[in-house]
Amino acid sequence: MNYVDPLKKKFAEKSEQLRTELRATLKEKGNTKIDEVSFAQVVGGMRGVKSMIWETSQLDPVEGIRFRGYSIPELRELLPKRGDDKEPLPEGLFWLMMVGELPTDEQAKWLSDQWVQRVNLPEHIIKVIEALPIDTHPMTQFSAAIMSMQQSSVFARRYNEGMSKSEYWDATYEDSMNLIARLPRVAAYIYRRIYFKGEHIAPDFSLDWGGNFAHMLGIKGDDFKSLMRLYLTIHADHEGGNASAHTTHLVGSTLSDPYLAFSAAMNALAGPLHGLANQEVIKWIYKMCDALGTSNPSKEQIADYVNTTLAAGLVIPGYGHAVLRQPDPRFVAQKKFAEEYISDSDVINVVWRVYEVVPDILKSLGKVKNPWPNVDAHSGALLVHYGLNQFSFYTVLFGVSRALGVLSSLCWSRALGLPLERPKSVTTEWLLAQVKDQ
Ligand code: CMX
Repeated sequence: MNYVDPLKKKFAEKSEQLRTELRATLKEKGNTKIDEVSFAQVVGGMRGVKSMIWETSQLDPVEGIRFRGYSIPELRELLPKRGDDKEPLPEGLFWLMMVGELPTDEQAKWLSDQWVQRVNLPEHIIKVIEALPIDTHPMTQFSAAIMSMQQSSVFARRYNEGMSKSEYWDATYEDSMNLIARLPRVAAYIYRRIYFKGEHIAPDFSLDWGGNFAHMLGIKGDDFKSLMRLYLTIHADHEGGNASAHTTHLVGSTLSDPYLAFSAAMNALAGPLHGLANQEVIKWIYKMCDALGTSNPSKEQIADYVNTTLAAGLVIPGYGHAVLRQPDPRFVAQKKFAEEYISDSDVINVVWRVYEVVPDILKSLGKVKNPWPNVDAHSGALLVHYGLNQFSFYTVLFGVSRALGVLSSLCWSRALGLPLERPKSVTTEWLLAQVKDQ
């Protein structure tokens, strides 16, 4: 097939190679054991069970995330940037995740332009958003808006027309590109609708994807644009087992189109143990400051408040992780950003002081496997610093970024011909019987 689209052309070549290798190995060595599953893993949310393919990133418990082999500090260095900006363009990360090669500046610029060309929002999406009560959580508005775009799905239309299996990835790619192009506009629309009486800001198509998003939100200044580029890069992917990624994969495996799969993923991201933790962290910090009557609490005061939170049977939001066993490199990248760009901020100082206090307390509980901060522990304080202080919107920002990883992975799942996902469940009675005499 002769593709004009350079990303699609490269993807077609790479995925064909891998698909051929995977198919041949499956035929020859399909029964080879890869892993074993313990009783604890079955009860405990399948932690560590190796059971799905995810090309775009890999998570090491100690080292943290690598996107196609590159760590976050490496990507901050190596991905294309806009002009003199020090932060990477998320466009570059998407290219990297899709084809496993760092893009040139021209290739990243090509993606920025592509997403401008694909940004057109169907009229009815606005009506769908406007029909929801204004106090509907922004994530619900976001998910509903994404669902409503399903009507324009290329995959769904071509499937109905009898598309061959070999074309599934192509239609998935078209939907993914259109959806990614539109998400910042949808998200900014929801933001301005809820918090600024519907005073919307027209896009500036001379800007890149993240810069234009920052512009449409209405937060001024180049530093905020830089933050958005970094934010949208580091939140994009965290291998396949996390709830939003896995949801995309699971729903997509039924051949639901990317709109349906991604909307479902956003419903998973909206849970407080996952993406909603970014709003919970900042709410918790302000609640603590209110309770203590200071915006500058001491370590001792923070320790007391942490103990009160735990005693109430609550978790400390922004701490812990299902896989990580060290401070999250995404937390570290945001801390570095704050150190480089922001001279003094009360709320950021509190986040850093919480970081000095919480790990020891969580360790002392003896049950928390990872006492360190995750990505959500820092993001809110940076956003507050730049004036984005509508906490309930934070998970939408996470969602816009997450589209890059999970949709590029969905393209891979379709290209590799991965089947309907259908693991085996067991009853508790059966499970208990397996270990009874051991
Ligand atoms: N505060 C208090 N207790 C915590 C804790 C925290 N931050 N993190 C874990 N624990 C507790 C668990 O609730 C569990 O307690 P029980 O045995 O009484 O149920 C125990 O420690 C063991 O949990 P774990 O194996 O260490 O952690 P899990 O893999 O089960 O859960 C996570 C991981 C992220 C859900 C958990 O650490 C948590 O609830 N953290 C706070 C919420 C949060 O920050 N989520 C965001 C994660 C990143 C993201 O997806 O965006």
